Amino acid sequence: VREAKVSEPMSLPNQTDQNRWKKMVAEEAAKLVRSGMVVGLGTGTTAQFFLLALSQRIAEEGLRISGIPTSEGTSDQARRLNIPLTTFSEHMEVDFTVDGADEVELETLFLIKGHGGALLHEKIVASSSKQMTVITDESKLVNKLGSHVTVPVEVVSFGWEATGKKLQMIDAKPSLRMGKDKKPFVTDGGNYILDCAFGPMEKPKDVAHHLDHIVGVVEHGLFLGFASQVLVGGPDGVKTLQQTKK
Ligand code: A5P
Repeated sequence: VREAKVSEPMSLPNQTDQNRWKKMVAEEAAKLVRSGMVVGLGTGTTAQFFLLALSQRIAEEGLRISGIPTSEGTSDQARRLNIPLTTFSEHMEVDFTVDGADEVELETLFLIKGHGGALLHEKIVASSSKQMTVITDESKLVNKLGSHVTVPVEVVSFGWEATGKKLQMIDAKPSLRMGKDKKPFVTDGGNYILDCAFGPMEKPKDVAHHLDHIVGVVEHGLFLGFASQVLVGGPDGVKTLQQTKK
């Protein structure tokens, strides 16, 4: 695991532009959905635009799909939008998942996810999907994962301090995520999140391997080899990045 380095400053688009880009990619992704599909429904602000676009196709074109939501928030939004839902007890395989990301590594399409706190369910859905399309805007593209954001690590609340110590030993610089109520943030699975400041990673697979073997870690936000393609919104419209290697 590398020493954390100070990352170069990110030039942030203004929020109106960013929302326009998110809406644009979400609408493109919704066009890729076909009748009969089981669709993994992501979490986050970009995924919310996708749910909206999908619900419009359902209402206007009679598109028939079943959605598997990746969080309680997404499940609530889907119900409000009359998107039919299903569960893994009915469908163990997902045809097509659409989700956002916190960072996308350009060369590999490796991702950091989980800043919305839904990484465990997101990874279960992504890993059960034949295809995963990530929808994002160009502010999330990086040359090395960890350049701008921390890696969320979901841990069992029991003994989280001990798990945090093990994370410190691999130089993860963990900090406990707090909720708006100033209490530890609790995930849909009832766990805590330790946000780990690895800094830009030369070898994210090695970091993932370390995290996979720490007792108390439930899952982490390194999504390596999951994205089939990434739709990127920006001032020049939507660009598609295809996965070429894992
Ligand atoms: C949720 O846990 C995350 O993985 C989101 O997919 C990620 O944070 C992207 O969110 P936005 O679309 O809100 O940027």
